[in-house]
Amino acid sequence: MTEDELREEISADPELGTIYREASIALENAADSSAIESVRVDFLGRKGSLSALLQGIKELPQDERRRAGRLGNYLKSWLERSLEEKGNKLRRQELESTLSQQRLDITLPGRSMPYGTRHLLSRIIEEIEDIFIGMGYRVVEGPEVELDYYNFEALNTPEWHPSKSLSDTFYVDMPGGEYDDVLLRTQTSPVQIRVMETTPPPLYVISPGKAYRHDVPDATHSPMFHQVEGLAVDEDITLGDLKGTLEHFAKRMFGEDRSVRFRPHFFPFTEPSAEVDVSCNICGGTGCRVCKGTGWLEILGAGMVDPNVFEYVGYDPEAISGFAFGMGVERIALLKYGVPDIRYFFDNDLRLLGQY
Ligand code: 2NL
Repeated sequence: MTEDELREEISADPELGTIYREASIALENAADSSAIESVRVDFLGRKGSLSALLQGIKELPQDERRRAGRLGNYLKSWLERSLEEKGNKLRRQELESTLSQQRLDITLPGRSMPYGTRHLLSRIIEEIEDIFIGMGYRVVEGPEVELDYYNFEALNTPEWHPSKSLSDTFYVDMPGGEYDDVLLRTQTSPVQIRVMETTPPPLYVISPGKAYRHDVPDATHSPMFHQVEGLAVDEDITLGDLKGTLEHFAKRMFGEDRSVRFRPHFFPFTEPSAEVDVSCNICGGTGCRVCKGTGWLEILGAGMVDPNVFEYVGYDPEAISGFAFGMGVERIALLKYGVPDIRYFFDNDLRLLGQY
């Protein structure tokens, strides 16, 4: 039988025909999606008229049952299809009218706030601090505007030393012009001189912070930069302690697989002095552009504290000894992360800073 023939038979049947006509009118009149739902309940619900009729088919004599089953089931599937189609149409219309009437669409995702990150240099400083805190050191801080005495004199730097010249150090003009010995610290060691002045040994400190030098900015120089200095003073501190400490630091910072070497050097405040290198991981020690073909990267300077420095702060150089070291934070960051130019750290371009 075709669908048209089925529908004709249903219309002609007194019971099915009534339900068919009632359902058609109810569907026609349903104006919103909840009306569609009531039509479904009225006809197809547990107590719906069509459900009741289909239940009754079981009771019919066998020769009528086949025909009634076929027509009843067709009517049921026709009604289900019609409810689905009209329901979809009405729900779409309702959503469209809600969206056009209500300005606030709470289903839209919220606007995301851009996350900030800590500055790479701050994170490197914290990493350095953590390594030394793990070896029993404490962190000390002090003024960026210093006196010549703490920045140079107490560090055994002679009056004639080139680092004291106007072309190397920023001097601060004081009102009235009475003082000519106020400057921006060129390293953070004056903090450690101040700590030694007020604290008896033993002493294990590191001093992170800003330092200033009268340099023209380029890929490796900035007039303001960051330093971490360290100082250990105790009975019987040896060069072996210095080497072990800095080797541990270098491996924690750059990787356990890296080698460390000490090269003789000179600083006014330490004797003997050394510069410390780690093996280049860019070329694996065979020589490249960054290590300039040497296979080694310089990371810091260090040495045994000069007895003259201990005299300045009132420590007895016969009773104690110590080592000290200093490193440039930007330099560590350039090497560790392969940043090609120190100026990127201060340009505040979030496309760069956001990567770390
Ligand atoms: C470098 C070298 C160094 C120190 C800093 C220091 C501090 C005191 C006494 C003795 Cl209180 N020395 N500091 C020692 C050796 C090297 O820094 O190349 N810094 C970037």
